[in-house]
This record gives sequence, C-alpha cells and structure tokens, in this order.
Amino acid sequence: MSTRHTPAPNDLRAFWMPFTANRQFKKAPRMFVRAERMHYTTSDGRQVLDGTAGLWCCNAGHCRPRITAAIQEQAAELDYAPAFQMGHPKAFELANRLIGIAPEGMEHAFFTNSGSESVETALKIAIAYQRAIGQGTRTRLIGRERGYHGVNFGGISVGGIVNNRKFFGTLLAGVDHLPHTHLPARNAFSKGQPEHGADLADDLERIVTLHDASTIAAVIVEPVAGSTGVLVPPKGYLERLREICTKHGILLIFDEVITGFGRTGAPFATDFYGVTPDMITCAKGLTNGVIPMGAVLTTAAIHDAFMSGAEHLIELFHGYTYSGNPIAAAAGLATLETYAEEGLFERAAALAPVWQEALHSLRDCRHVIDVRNQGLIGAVELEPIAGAPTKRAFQAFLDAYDAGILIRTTGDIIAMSPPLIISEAEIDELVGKLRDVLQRLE
Ligand code: PXG
Repeated sequence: MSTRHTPAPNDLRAFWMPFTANRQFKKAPRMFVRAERMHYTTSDGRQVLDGTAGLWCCNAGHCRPRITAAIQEQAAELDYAPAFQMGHPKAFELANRLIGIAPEGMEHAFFTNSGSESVETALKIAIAYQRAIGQGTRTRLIGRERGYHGVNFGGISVGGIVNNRKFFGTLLAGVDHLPHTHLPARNAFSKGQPEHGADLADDLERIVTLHDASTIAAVIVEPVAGSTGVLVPPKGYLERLREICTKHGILLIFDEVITGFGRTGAPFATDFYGVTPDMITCAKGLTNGVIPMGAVLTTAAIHDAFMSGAEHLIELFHGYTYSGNPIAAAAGLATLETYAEEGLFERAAALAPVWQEALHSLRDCRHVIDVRNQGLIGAVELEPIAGAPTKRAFQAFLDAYDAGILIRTTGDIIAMSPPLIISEAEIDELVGKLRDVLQRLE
C-alpha cells in the first residue's frame, strides 16, 4: 500500500501561499469563487466590493465579456507559438496598440509575464544599452528606499522594502538607493502631490559624486510608490530626477506596474506628471490582470542601439518562453479596447476629485495619522499599536472583509485602488464601510 499522503480536494496544506500569513489564512480561509465588475462573491455567498482591483490590476473590473471572449477564441485558434525566432500577429498588434497609447517617445515594447520580469528586463536592457553605446563601465543601478520592483533578485536589489530583502542574502552588487520621499511631519494629509521634498532628488548628485557618473547605468523609481503605502511624488521631484539623469547620461526607468493603464487618470503616470523616462515597465492592467503579462517600453534610441552587427545575429540575449504569448496578447488587445471604448482613463480622471474628498473625510477617524491620494489610488495610514506594528491594519483588513469591502494593507497603511469603473455610490459605500471599521478598531 502506498504511504503517499492523498489530500482531500479541499485540503489547504499543499499550496504555500505567496505573501500570505499561511497559518492564519488556513485556520480561517477567505475564498473568492466568482467575480463580476466591481464585486467578488465569497465561498460563503457574500458580495465583497473590490476596493483594490484585485491586486491593483483589474482596472476594467471583473469578468468583462470582451476580454473573456478574446481569451476563449484565442485558446481555440492559436494556443501557443514559439516566442523566439517565430512570431504571431497578435503580439505585433498589441505592441503597436500599446505604443499607440504610450507616452510620446516610447516606441518599442518587449513582452514579459509579470511586473517582476519587466523590472529584470529593464535593468538588463539598461546595462546592455550602456555597453552597446560604448559606456560599458556603467553597470551600477540606483533604486530608492521603500521602492517595490517585484521579487526577483534585480528587483529586490534596487527595491527598498526591508522584509523583501533581508532574508535573501547579498543581492546584486553595485546598487545604491535614493532616500524615500515620505515626509509625514511636513506633508501629512496632502491632497495629491505633497509640497515638500523635491530636494530629495538632489541626493542623486551625492551618489554620482561618490561613484562617478561613468559607473552608473540607470535609476529606477515608481512614479507613485504603491506597495510601500502610496507615496505620491513631491511637486518638482520627478522633474529634478529627470534633469540629473540627463545631465549625467544615466537612464531613468519609471516602474509603472501599478500606475500604468489609467490609475492616475492618465494612460501612464509619465503623462500625468509630464516627466518622460527612458524606459517604462508595466504589467497588471495590461491584461486587466486576467492573464499574466508585462512589458517594457523603450525609446527608439535604446532599441536602435542594439540593432547593429550582422543581421542573422540575435541582438538581445533575453526573453521568456511566454513573451508575447498569444492568449496573453489577445487578452491585452481586448483590455486596451475595453479601456478605450469605455473611456476608463478619462473616467478615472473625472472621479479623482470625488475619490480625494471621500478619502480625506476619514481624516478624523480613530488612529488615522495620514491620508494620501492620486488619481484612483489612496492610502489611509494608521498609528501602529505600540510594540505590535502591522497588527492594527491587518485587523482592519479582516474586519473590512467581514463588512463586505476588499482593501489592502502594508505595514499599518491601508491602500486602495478600485477598478476604474467604480461609481460614486460605490466610492461612498467603500469609504463609509471603512469608516465604520476604523471607528470600531482597538
Ligand atoms: N513593480 C511594481 C511597482 C509593483 O507594484 C511589481 C513591480 C511586480 O509585479 P509582479 O507582477 O511580479 O507581482 C509590482 C507588484 C500590493 C501589491 O498590494 C503590489 C504588487 C503586487 C502584489 C501586491 O501592494 N505590485
């Protein structure tokens, strides 16, 4: 007789869940079994209003028919095509559509399967580009404290979230970090961009002086830091970073995995802030979160620097089995069509002031020490329980779920990013229920 453990179908032990308190979850599982537009249905039959667009990705809301149909049709027509040395039409079509809505100057798209892979891809392209233009000593990468650039080694090296780094050894060599821009003493309860902190970008000059510009390939930042609790860039900060990078021949990468596809009320945060990087990483909203896919957008200058040498040679030794996967490409095309047809980026811009006022109405709730917002992104920061950081916000998350709203927490910060199809009544419901949760918290 086999001694192999045969789990029951509903046994929760085998699945080691990502970024999850596994033991807590498995004692009291929270399961979604259906979704439609703004709502999830739980396994116990309750409706939960999605205040986070899944994980910042379902910008058009859930189970949108056009996207579902595109995936179904593509799976039946061409399931997979080799990604290397072969092509299929929809990957090219999606690249063109993407470049069509991308900020001026972005002319090429390299496909990946996630935000983390987009980041690794952009960092590698940056270093290889510098070498291609005869600047091979430029290998250093500069990130920022409290930055989140996914979970792979390059991304956690330039990232600045201590728990994402400290367990994983020595990381990449030759990385430095700018200071984060979170200045609660000066900027708490800012509506939109905070007034103070543009000068924090000047720290890049210090880093350049320390290492010399000839050693630095690229700077990567999120225009709005999302995962670390919604840090909106101070007025003038991104402009200053751009200026210093240009002055020293350093590439500027905007990680728009969260801010891409309408989150700020413009197609990309690059458009919203009017500051143009050399590369943009994206994922999530590219396929409405439905099929894993990411992309790196680059300028013609970067792409063209690789297009030399004999034509039968591969120009960039990088790519994934699923780069531009047909089903992902079909989902991406249907997603971009949905955004355009429903005017969802414009809708986010129109709702942003309503969102802002609703969120800031929480200012006087118990434990609230800051409220921040931009576009349809928002955060409510709570005073931590002395000696038990994260506990209060996690309790808020659990209580909110019971109350029928989905929020995210990071540390003692509640972050929200609803689908761009949210109505004003649903904004009121989300914020009203959150208010009740906060007032009941210990
Ligand atoms: N860059 C940024 C700016 C991100 O926010 C990634 C890269 C990595 O993407 P992938 O697809 O590899 O997960 C992200 C991901 C949260 C949360 O609640 C945020 C992310 C993922 C999951 C949860 O803050 N951001």
